[in-house]
Amino acid sequence: MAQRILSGVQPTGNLHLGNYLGAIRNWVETQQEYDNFFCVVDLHAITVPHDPKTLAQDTYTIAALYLACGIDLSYSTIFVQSHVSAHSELAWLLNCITPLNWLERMIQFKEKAVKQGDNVSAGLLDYPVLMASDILLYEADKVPVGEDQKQHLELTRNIAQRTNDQFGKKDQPVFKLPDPLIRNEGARVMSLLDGTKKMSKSDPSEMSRINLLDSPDDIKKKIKRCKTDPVKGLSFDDPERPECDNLLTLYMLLSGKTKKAVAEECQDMGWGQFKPLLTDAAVETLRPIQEKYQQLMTEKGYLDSILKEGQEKASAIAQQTLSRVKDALGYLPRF
Ligand code: AQP
Repeated sequence: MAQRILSGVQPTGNLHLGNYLGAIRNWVETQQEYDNFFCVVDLHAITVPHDPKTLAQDTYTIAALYLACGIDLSYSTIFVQSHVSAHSELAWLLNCITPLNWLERMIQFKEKAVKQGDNVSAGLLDYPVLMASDILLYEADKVPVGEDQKQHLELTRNIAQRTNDQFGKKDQPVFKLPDPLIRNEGARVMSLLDGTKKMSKSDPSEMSRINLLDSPDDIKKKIKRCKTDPVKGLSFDDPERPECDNLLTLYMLLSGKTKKAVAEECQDMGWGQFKPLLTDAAVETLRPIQEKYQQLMTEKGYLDSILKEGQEKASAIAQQTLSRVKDALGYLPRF
């Protein structure tokens, strides 16, 4: 039987090239080898302040983008996290098993908490426990994510192991331990304004990222104004030139060329010559995705039917795992 994959994206703001190259594109490339579950993680989306007027629409957007990027329903199931109540329920059970200090150590919590000051929610601290629930409910073998989620994956394994140690039987663990699937290239796409900071939806500057739905004009403008350096000749892997490495990597991934081919092509180039090449590669990669997306967004009935089917398939698996966990924890079975 094929190994199972689970991953997700939050319906918060517009997806950018980091989300695409670090996650979704990799899902598409390997989907034929696995039994895939991709969710729109709308419960995670409210761990930071959110707008109730846009949440449902943003959920459609992510589901449509999954399909537009090439997720194929013959290999993959797409569903909405909040439509499968087992996610919230397992998160509660795991909350009571997870030591608080494991969560306080999480880098994402520390970084996002600083931005919110006194308003930081308990949900933000709890984000990785909910993520562990997402993964463990489906007994995922592999979790394809960007580098920024590596620490949360390690935590998921620790929570699973602790549950197994406390409540599993020797030959009957409660949970299967998942492995991260993190690609070398594209795992950490950096900001266009600072090559040492990851490209991120929550960066206040729109100029820091290329969104999947940006117009060709916007893409051109953003690349024209992105941070570079005064050195002539472009090269990968120079720690003194993080922006150069990031932009060459983007060009490599978007053009489909090899690293060697890009290194040779760009070794004598200046930025003025390189930027139009990168712009064209980005525009041409995103054009078919945008066209498919626009068409799908006019077909809400079709999207609803996909999400309903996904909900049913995901719920059946999730409920089974949840029952097994509750049984291991000693709960009186439901009537
Ligand atoms: N810059 C990135 N490079 C590579 N992969 C990335 N991912 C996110 N940013 C990069 C990967 O995208 C997937 C979905 O992530 P998410 O929906 O949880 O979004 P996020 O991590 O909240 O996205 P941002 O832009 O990073 O948002 P903020 O600003 O809120 O932190 C994940 O697999 C993630 O690894």
